[in-house]
Amino acid sequence: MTNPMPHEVAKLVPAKGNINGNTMDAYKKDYETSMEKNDEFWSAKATEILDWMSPFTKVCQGSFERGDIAWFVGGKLNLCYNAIDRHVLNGKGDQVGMIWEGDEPNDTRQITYQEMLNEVSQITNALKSQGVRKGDVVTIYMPMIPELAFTMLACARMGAVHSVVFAGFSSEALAQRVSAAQSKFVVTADKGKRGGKDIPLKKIVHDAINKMDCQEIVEKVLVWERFYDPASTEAPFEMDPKDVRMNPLVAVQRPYCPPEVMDAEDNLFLLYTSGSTGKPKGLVHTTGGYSLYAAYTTKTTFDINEGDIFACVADCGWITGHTYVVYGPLLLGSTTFLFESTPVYPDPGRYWDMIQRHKITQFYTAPTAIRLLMRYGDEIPSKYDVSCVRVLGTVGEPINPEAWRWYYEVVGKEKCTIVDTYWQTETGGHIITNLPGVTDMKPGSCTLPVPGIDAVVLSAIDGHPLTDADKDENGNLEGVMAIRRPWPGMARTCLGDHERYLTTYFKPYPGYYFTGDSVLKDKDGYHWIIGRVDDVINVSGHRIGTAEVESALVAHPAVAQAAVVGEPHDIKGQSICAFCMLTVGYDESPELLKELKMAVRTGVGAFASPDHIVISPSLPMTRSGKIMRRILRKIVSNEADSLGDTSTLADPSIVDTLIAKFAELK
Ligand code: 6R9
Repeated sequence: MTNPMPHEVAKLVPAKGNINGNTMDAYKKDYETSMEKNDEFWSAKATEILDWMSPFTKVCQGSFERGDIAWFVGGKLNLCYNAIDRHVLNGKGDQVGMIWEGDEPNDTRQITYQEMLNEVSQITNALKSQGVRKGDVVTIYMPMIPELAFTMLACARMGAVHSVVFAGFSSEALAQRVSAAQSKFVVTADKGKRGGKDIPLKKIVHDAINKMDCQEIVEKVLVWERFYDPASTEAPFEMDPKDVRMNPLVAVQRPYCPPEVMDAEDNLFLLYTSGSTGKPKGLVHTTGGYSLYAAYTTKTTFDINEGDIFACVADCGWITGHTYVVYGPLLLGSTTFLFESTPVYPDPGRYWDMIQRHKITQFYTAPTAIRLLMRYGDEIPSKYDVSCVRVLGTVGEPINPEAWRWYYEVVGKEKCTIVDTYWQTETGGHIITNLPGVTDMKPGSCTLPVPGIDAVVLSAIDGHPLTDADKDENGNLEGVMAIRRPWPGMARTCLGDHERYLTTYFKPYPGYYFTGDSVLKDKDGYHWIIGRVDDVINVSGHRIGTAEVESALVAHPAVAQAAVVGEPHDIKGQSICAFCMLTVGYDESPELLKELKMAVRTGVGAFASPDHIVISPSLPMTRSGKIMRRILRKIVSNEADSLGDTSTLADPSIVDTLIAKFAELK
């Protein structure tokens, strides 16, 4: 007898309360309307949620085949106006729009909507004074300080296209992105602070603009000072010829700047994301559709209401930071939270301490952070009063049921809704998630599609949409996750490479947007994301999702993080190799390895038992916390000499350790 999969044993956890009258019936009705009268549905939302300078004449046009989708055609609006000005005009000028907490817990700032309007206007005027024009790409490489969000908003205000590059990327990776976008302007800070350490951002920018063709492309580097002293006449960093000090320049600007009239389909921002192969893709989001989708999903998924304090602790360098730190909450006139530090600095109680001190009502993080904090034990969250929180969110990867349970029971004391939000850089906002007070939860399932999202499971073999006839004996469908019709938040192109956009997302399954994820849809219609299609392992004809094996491994107390890849195998096709990082207090031993194999045998099945287990001090993670299985796959395939780009790794040196450890096993 093998142990069942998470979806086979998952028990429904009833939706928490009936918050603000949200009900399953209302959701179902909304979803039906969105499918039957798609244009009317989105048109009504767009009019209700956004202020338009001129109305749109057509809701949606274009096709997936041509990739020429356009939303709210002819409509004019400004995102920054919608995120700031209108709240001030509506008498909310004195409301705190942003709470910032720096690396040190006592380093905080509260900024009202009025102050934001003035500061963002000044920054816009400063950008203009330096030659930035509507349509220019402005690369932003900054620490998580309010000026980062304000610079994004200033770009939106004047119609410049921001390209935020996560400040953990190397100079090489930054140069690649500046060059690909032909970005004439780079905005940075002299330094960042994380976990008590300085991060020399300006120096990294300096190195980057001396790489590739960046010297020819970049005209100005605009430098914020992390600790600005208005009395200082000299920059606290070494000035290069292209550098401009931002703080003194901004201080002398007029604190009002009229918002630019933008077309709904004008580019709003681009964001580079890694594909399964090749160089990063610059995905382009446009003004009207993205704004609507950001505001709409923030409101419904997190049940945001007057007086709420919404904290998403993602970095603005990723889509989660764009949509759920900056744009979504501000469009709703809520109070957003910007966090510069890490979950374990100065100690692993940081998140819960912040929730208690700032009275945070919605908190949003990633499974990797939850698993990390779990290692430190239940006592830590129990020390804080987090009863102000109603919704706890997770994003970025499938959450294993153990981490879900810990988040639900130990952090949320079974009183909060856990929203498991499935989406991608490409989708602009959530596409599949449960809703507070509406959807019964199942630990590990992102549940049901957001209204307006025509989610379809396609056969991985021939691409046909799976129907009841394809269900297995337990009522499950398994295939690839796709979407059948456009939605406002979808990315419109890859900058300078529309063909790549078509090839990646629309050619694999004609008529559908292809997510690249495999999924299981259970008898209740609940979605379980298994993982990227390229992460599925086939052992003796059994398709095994890495997430299932990893979930079994991390269920063992000794394992803090696990990553599983397929290893070429003469007889089985592929066998499984598991890389495990141990919990503090555990050491590698033959007994432990046996136990871990047993954990997989019992958790998933004997067929999924790893042939090899590599115990390692850490795993190759991107700085956003995603395990780079591509690298592990190369290591186990003895292709370590062709690892490809490792510049996005948090700690590139781990690769050599893993190669050596894997070689020992053979
Ligand atoms: C928002 C974000 C997208 C990929 C996506 C999927 C994985 C994200 C998930 C999830 C399971 C969830 N993913 N959320 N898998 N459950 N709730 O992370 O965007 O960085 O573009 O990554 O992340 O594999 O395809 P992005």
